[in-house]
Amino acid sequence: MRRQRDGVELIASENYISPAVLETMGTVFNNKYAEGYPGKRYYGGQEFTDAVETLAIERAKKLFGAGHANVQPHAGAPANVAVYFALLEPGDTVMGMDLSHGGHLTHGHPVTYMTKIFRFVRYKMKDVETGAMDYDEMRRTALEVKPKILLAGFSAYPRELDYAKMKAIADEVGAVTMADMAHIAGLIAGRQLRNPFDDGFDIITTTTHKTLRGPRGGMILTREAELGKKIDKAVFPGFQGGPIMQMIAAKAVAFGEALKPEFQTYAMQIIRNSKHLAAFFMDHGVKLVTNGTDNHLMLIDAVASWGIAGGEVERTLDRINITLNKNMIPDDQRKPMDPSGIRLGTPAITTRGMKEGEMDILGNFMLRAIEQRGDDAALASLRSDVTAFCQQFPVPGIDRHC
Ligand code: DSN
Repeated sequence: MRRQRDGVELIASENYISPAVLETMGTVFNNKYAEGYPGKRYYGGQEFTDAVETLAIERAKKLFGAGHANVQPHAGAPANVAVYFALLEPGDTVMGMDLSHGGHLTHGHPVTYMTKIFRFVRYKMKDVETGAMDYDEMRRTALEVKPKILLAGFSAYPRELDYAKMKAIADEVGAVTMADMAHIAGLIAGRQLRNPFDDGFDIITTTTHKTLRGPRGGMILTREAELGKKIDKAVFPGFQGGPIMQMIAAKAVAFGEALKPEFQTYAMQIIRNSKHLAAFFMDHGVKLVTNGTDNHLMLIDAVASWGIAGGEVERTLDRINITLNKNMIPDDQRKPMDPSGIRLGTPAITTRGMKEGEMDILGNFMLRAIEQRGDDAALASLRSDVTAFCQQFPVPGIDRHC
């Protein structure tokens, strides 16, 4: 608790949940087995589990305009795997974004077991200076490899994808469209980024604990209710066992919070803060991949900016209580555990109430630390300043008054 309160959390996929969500995660729903779905369970005694799961489902559908919601995936990776199992036969092809261009391990990275079962073809940005995608090239590849799933989504891409163009390509080759919006779910729920369902996407997968600010977990949504039946079968009994009911209850609470108008204000401020911090860095000569951001995160080329690897920046900032992660940059020549970049984002600090003015202060702390990284006394002094700065911004669930 002290670490979270006295430090600045800039990991783009992390957040602080509300006291209500936190409290719900620790309830006696933990004690109940509930294999199956509301009204169709294998064990008795489900009057309350049915009520909370139905509430979570209905709120999720409303939040994202979905025809069907499965709230049982334990996390984002199993949500993606369940979709593959629901729609593919062994050997079928999925097209997804390359990891070093912002995609995700579960979108077909060779280290994952899914690549032993299915064939993954990866696409990349056309222009890393702007983040523009090459949709003509994507179409040519799709016509050639005939994917069963065309997958949009990312964990380190600072721009928006053109879902309508991807849907048109998928329709031409008869592919199902799937968006993994784990990172941006809260920005879509908060009406700040485009909802892939509005462009006709078939499936959305997401985690619930990033910008959506809920408990650690996953979810699968479909636009048409009919497709949801296949998804449900794949999640249970196809892949998972008993649902984690206290987390599903906490998802219901978080979705209720995200349906409130103030969540839209929160989502708007995340992006304002992100754009402001990105502009601050660029004004100070820092090299951002795609030269800016449209969402909650930015990717910095540390080698180009400061002549040091991402890991050294991560370790330096850890010493002044600022946390972010080293990250690959597009077509990185370095290794994943020692990449050239860093990734940072504004969801958690925005939850603490920080705004554009605080972004300048944070940016200055970071640049000073990197510049003075060999000076222990300077870093110790900066660490005290960062702690004093942070303590002005209460953390939900830790500080009593929020
Ligand atoms: N670990 C998550 C992230 O930070 O993006 C997704 O895998």
